[in-house]
Amino acid sequence: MSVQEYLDKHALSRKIEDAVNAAVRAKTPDPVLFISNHMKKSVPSMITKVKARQILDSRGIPTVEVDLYTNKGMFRASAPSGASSGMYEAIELRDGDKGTYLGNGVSRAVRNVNEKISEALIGMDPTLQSQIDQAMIDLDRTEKKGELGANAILAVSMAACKAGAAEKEVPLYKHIAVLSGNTNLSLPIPAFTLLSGGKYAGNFLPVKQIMILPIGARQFEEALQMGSETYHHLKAVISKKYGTDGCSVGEDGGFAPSITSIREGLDLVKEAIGRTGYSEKLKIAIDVDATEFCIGTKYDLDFKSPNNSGQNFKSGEDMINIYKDLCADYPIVSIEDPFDKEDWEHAKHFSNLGICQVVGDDLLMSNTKRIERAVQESACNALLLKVNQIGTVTEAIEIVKLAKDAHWGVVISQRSGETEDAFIADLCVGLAVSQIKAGAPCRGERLAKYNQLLRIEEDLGDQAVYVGDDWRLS
Ligand code: 2PG
Ligand code: MG
Repeated sequence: MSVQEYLDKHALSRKIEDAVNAAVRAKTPDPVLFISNHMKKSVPSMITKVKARQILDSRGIPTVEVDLYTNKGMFRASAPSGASSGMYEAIELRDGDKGTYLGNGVSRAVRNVNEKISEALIGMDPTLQSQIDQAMIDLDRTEKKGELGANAILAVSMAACKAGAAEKEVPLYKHIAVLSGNTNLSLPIPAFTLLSGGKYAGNFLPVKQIMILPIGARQFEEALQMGSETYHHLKAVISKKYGTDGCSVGEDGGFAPSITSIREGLDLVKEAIGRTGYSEKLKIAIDVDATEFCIGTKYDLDFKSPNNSGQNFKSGEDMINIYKDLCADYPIVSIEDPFDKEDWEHAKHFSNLGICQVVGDDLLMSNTKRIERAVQESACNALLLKVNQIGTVTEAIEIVKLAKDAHWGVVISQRSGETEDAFIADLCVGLAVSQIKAGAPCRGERLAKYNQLLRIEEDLGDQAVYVGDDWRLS
């Protein structure tokens, strides 16, 4: 098409005249800027290019990054990746070629974006998130996104969401709120990892994370301050007891001293909390990640110990009693994956005791069918949502709704392999999800999320609501 034909087709002469008239009417001090902004609004809203590349995540393992272009600019997103992966979650496509990145390369997923997804999405309106996500699901044609890779699909989905927000000229969290039909924005309570164990660290602590929840803070900013101060007090406590080498950290930034039991870890955290003076304002949460040490129907709390006799296995009932005692002795308000992912019976029994929030991570795997079953059987009362286990923004919005309809709590979670992408921070606020788990208040890829929440709180100003005491309601 010639330039003249293009001008005629898009009625550009009239649009330019309108822009000039609008500038005159507005008595603008800078007509050129005014006219160019006015003209930008008449540019058609569409995806013009989608380009993926392989980058490394916080563990040094490849992941997919996507640059999605529209007439408004370039929008970037990257897929996180976790250690636990199960048969019910969306499939992360890896090359499997042992000679390159030990089989962890994602060049196939990258190619799928550059050759297949990009072709399907070019020309689409970036504000139409569900249509974009559906186009990728249709292109993939498998139940678990195994053809194109959930890592490829998710990175594009998040980049498109950012582009949609830019198109509407609103912050990402507001765009997500509109997409989900949510009108109450809120700042989540952060679950800060203080101690790392389980498969996150080389110590003998059986559970994966011991976290603190600053429920008594008045704003998110204060919550972050409480988390940071407690983290640094804990560093001093550990350093005194175990030496400075006890202050090395696990995958998500929690300290990993050579402790052997949950109580030893909880005592350290309790001492650190005592030093802050915040005591009542800070509660404790644990991710037990019990699937990791379930052997048959028993649980081996000594599974990491070199002196493990193999005789000290606990039954599901024993574990329930252990949790009861821990909740009585420490300010524990939330326990994630207290049992193996297939141990529905004990999960049900424990959850029905109503002692604390019971979060389903491996139990649910962010899988709709498993969430529906858990709601029906009351096997837990909170969802841990990992966006890459489901694979698109639209489906993430849907399962959060499912959990909220069941009056569950919702925790939007990091993965152990993270990037500097802060998408989940905006997702939490936009969906008014009341809990975020993004690791320690330390290390760049974790702070990317917490720092973004600071910015959102500032942006919301007087309208900002920190969930505080209402942290269990989503
Ligand atoms: C978890 C997650 C996040 P991963 O178990 O809650 O911390 O771990 O990403 O390693 O599966
Ligand atoms: Mg977990």
